[in-house]
Order: sequence, then C-alpha cells, then structure tokens
Amino acid sequence: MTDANRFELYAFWRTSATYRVRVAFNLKGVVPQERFVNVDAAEHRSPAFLALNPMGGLPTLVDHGADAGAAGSTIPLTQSLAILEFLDETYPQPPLLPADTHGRARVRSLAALLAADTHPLITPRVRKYLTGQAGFDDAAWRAWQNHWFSTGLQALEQRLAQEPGTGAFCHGDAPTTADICLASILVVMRVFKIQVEGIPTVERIMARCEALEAFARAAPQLQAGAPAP
Ligand SMILES: N[C@@H](CCC(=O)N[C@@H](CS)C(=O)NCC(=O)O)C(=O)O
Repeated sequence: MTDANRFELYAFWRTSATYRVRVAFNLKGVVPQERFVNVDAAEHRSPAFLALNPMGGLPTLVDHGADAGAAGSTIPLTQSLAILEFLDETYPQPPLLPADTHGRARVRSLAALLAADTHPLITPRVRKYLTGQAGFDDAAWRAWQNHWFSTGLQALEQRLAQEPGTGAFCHGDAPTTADICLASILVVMRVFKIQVEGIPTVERIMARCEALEAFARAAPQLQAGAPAP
C-alpha cells in the first residue's frame, strides 16, 4: 500500500480542527483521501459516523497503513492534536514540535490554549445547545462567539508578545503545531466574520503561515463543499 491511499480523512470544509490536520498532511507531503461529512446536514450525528467517532467530531482519520492492524490502529484516530502528533511521529520531517523538552511544552501549551480552551466553546454542538436549550438568539450566540474568540486570542497575543521563544512563528522560525492551531482559529473567524482587535503578533504570524503553501491550500473556502465566493 502506498501512502497515497493509506489514509481516509473524514472532513467538512469549514471545520477548524480538520484544517489543522489538512495543514499537517500538506507540510508532510502526504495526501489523504477525504470523505465528506456534511455537518450542516447533521451527517456527523448519523449512526454510521457515530460508530467511527462516538463524539461525532471532525476530523476522524482512518489509517489503512501496513502496520495499522498490529498496533490496533484500525480504530479511527480522533482529536486533531493527537492526529498531529501521530503524523509527526509517522513522518518526522519537517517536525511539528521543537527538539527540546521546554520548547515542546511551550508549543503544546500554546496549542492547547487554542484547541482546548478556545475552540470547543464555539463548536456546532455548543451552538445547538445554547440556541435550542438555553434561549440564545442569533445576537446572543454572536456575542458568545466574540467573547470566547477574544478571550483566547488576547491571551495568546500577550504570551506571544512577551515570551522569548516567539520568533517568525509562534516558536522560533519554523511552523509548529502552535502555528497550525493559531491559523485554525483565524480561518474560522473569517468564515464567521468575527474580528478581534489588538492582536498584532497573532496577525503577523498568521501572515507568515498563509505565505506557506501548506497553509494556503488548507483554506476552508478551497475545500470540497465550500460555498462559491
Ligand atoms: N477537540 C476536537 C474537536 C473536534 C470537533 O468538535 N470538531 C468540530 C468541527 S471543528 C465538530 O465536528 N463539531 C461537531 C459538533 O459540534 O457537533 C479536535 O481537536 O479534533
């Protein structure tokens, strides 16, 4: 089996977490087969998809690789950060994490600030609950989105502006998992037309990321199923 048909990536055009995995695949030069799951049509809540990922989340990655069975990894891989580390261990170049332990801890911490503390609050399942069960109208949902995007990105800005590890990218001068997470939040903010003021370092790093083909090709609007511009 070649790497060309090793992976099936269950994906939807605008999902932030799937964008992270698309960028990582692009950086590694590996092309997964994408399987479109229409979140707007609730396909991620279908029994067939929940059998793959009981959380009903994208991305979900199936590895048909040579040693997948031996390692028990015919079980689908879920959680974008776990998938990024899996890809980094499977395809070590270019690395997504720094070589030193403190550097890796910093990159993972920046990534978690976004992927664990910020993104989960604005997912479709949270919107569905707040608008369906908690009385939120569109304006309240928008205020919620603004609040949590701002909270996460302002904390990120403060760290990036003050911490000595910051370079051309979040950590040094090469893209890491932290940059992938930074860009994954900014691309969906654009989809939702949310703006956060006063984050010049975040914006500078986003521009560096988007100048790289691996990030540019992962843009939500370029993916299958995206609405015409
Ligand atoms: N922590 C998970 C998040 C997965 C997730 O929630 N993905 C969103 C799209 S970005 C999703 O599929 N949401 C479905 C829903 O909220 O119902 C990861 O990083 O992979």
